[in-house]
Amino acid sequence: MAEIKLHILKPSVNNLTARIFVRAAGLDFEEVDVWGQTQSPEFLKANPARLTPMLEEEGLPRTTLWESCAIMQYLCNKHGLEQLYPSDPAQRAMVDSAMFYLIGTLYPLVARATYPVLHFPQYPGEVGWSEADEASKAEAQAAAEAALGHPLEVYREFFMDGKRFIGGEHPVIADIRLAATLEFLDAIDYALPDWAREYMAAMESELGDAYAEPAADVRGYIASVKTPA
Ligand SMILES: N[C@@H](CCC(=O)N[C@@H](CS)C(=O)NCC(=O)O)C(=O)O
Repeated sequence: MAEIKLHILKPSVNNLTARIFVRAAGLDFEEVDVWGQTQSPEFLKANPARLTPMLEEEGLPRTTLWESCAIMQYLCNKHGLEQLYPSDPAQRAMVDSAMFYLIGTLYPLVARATYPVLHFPQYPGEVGWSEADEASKAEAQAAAEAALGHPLEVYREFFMDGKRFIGGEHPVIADIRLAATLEFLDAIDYALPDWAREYMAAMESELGDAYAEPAADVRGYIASVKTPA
């Protein structure tokens, strides 16, 4: 039995992040596809947040851990994965900042812009979740899409700062989180700037199958929702 069990949903980029990571890090893992099971009593007992990816590992105080970035941070700390998560406090702070900025700022925009096309439920309080008419929902979706340009530019200008990756010559976990997230933008044929296209290609070339194999699940899902029935 593998040391690490990762409970996943294949079409999700939050899950894609952790799936790329365990492969890129060369960890001993197994994946459990929990599609349709996240509301089950067993899953809720293990994970009251009902969220994937979920790591299951004996060493954890409650055996389970969710939040893609926390999973990557924990496994890097545990296995001393210096290249993916540098221990120098200043270097690490930049990686953490890039990930928090993604979860708190970029991802909500990506979700509002893409979830309607992906047929994913939106969050309570969002226009897309409400009883608002279709025109208002489309307006909210368009506003989110229009707002994506600014945080993207922040990644280019501040976090990359002329480097190939946020991590410099090699990707760090913030790069895995960013590249996985940008995969969803294909659902809306978002016109990614050239630098971002080159960045995505560099990530895939650097990580090889560790990236391409799980990304194929997300890409396949996007292709399926874009294909007219
Ligand atoms: N911030 C979290 C987001 C996790 C999340 O929203 N997971 C969704 C899939 S994208 C989920 O598991 N939802 C439960 C379900 O769809 O049943 C992370 O990065 O892990």
